[in-house]
Amino acid sequence: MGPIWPSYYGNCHSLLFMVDAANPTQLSASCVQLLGLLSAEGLAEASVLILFNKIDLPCYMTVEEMKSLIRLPDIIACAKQNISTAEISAHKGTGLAGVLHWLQDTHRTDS
Ligand SMILES: Nc1nc2c(ncn2[C@@H]2O[C@H](COP(=O)(O)OP(=O)(O)O)[C@@H](O)[C@H]2O)c(=O)[nH]1
Ligand SMILES: [Mg+2]
Repeated sequence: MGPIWPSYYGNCHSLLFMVDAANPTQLSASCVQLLGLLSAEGLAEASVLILFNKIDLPCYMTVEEMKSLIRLPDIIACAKQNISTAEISAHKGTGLAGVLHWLQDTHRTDS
């Protein structure tokens, strides 16, 4: 889907980027996609929430290890955007209330 994302950048105020936390083999590809989004001119003003999904599943790597592996603290420090992260399970509903709060807060400061 990555190649068609730019057609959605116009008027995009918030960006939710989901990482599959149960499958670290996809992590480097996710990181490349994320860096592409963060450097896109059309998304310079967007607020970004990076979701680590599927935390209900067992994994040989912790979310902290995954963040460290892609140097997420450095990415956040260098990005133009305001970036938050959350750990969720879309399956169990874990963390979803926090995502809704983030959306509310983001749109409150927008208007
Ligand atoms: N256990 C679990 N399964 C999930 C979660 N979110 C999505 N899924 C399941 O993951 C499957 C979709 O695969 P996914 O890797 O998310 O999508 P894709 O990579 O775009 O194919 C579906 O069967 C969903 O029900 C979650 O938080 N926990
Ligand atoms: Mg998948």
